[in-house]
Amino acid sequence: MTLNCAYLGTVLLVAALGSTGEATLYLDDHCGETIRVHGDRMYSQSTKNYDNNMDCLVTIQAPYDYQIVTIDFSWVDLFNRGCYDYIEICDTNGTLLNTICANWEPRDIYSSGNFIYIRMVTDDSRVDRGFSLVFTAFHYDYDLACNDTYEFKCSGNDRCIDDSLVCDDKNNCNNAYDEDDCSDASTLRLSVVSFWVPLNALEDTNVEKANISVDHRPLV
Ligand SMILES: [Ca+2]
Ligand SMILES: [Ca+2]
Repeated sequence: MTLNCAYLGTVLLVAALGSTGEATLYLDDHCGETIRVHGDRMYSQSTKNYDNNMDCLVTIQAPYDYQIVTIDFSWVDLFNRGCYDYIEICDTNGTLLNTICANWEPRDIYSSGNFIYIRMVTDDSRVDRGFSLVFTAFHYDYDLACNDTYEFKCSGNDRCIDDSLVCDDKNNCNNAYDEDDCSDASTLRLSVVSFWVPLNALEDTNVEKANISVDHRPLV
């Protein structure tokens, strides 16, 4: 059994840096690419079942090099025959963290650095639903204090996650603290909102333009 994801040495040469901005993220839309976002949910594919003869590697990069990446599988459905269809999770340094086959018990997976790799391989027959997971870039408050201007501190485990991950219907704190009280009237949940006032509307003022940002952190 190999302990190293040796293929990374060649695949990384063709990897491209980017962020998706997509409503729904599918692994097989990004084979060979690097996805650099604070966190998101990812499905293996948009169709009901994954394809035969897949070999798809996607790199997840945390936006900052002091962050690590965690992967939390919601469900995994791979065709239950040996390990002919499988998912490999590789660490920043190329070490194999997990090989996931049918009947794998989901558990949290953590990178040691700011990259983690997800590779899905399937054989030439029999398919199933694939997977759904949530990945999150974060750092611990006790290593580097959470930045109050753009980060949210998860209660109970000292994770610092990006503000954009609060109340987005994905559990990024691992204990769902970022999704608590999101329907509460006392919680202000806005994305960063900007108000731009046309210059011709400001001729009688000393203000050239107004750009007002609203912090969307929950009110406590
Ligand atoms: Ca198969
Ligand atoms: Ca969230």
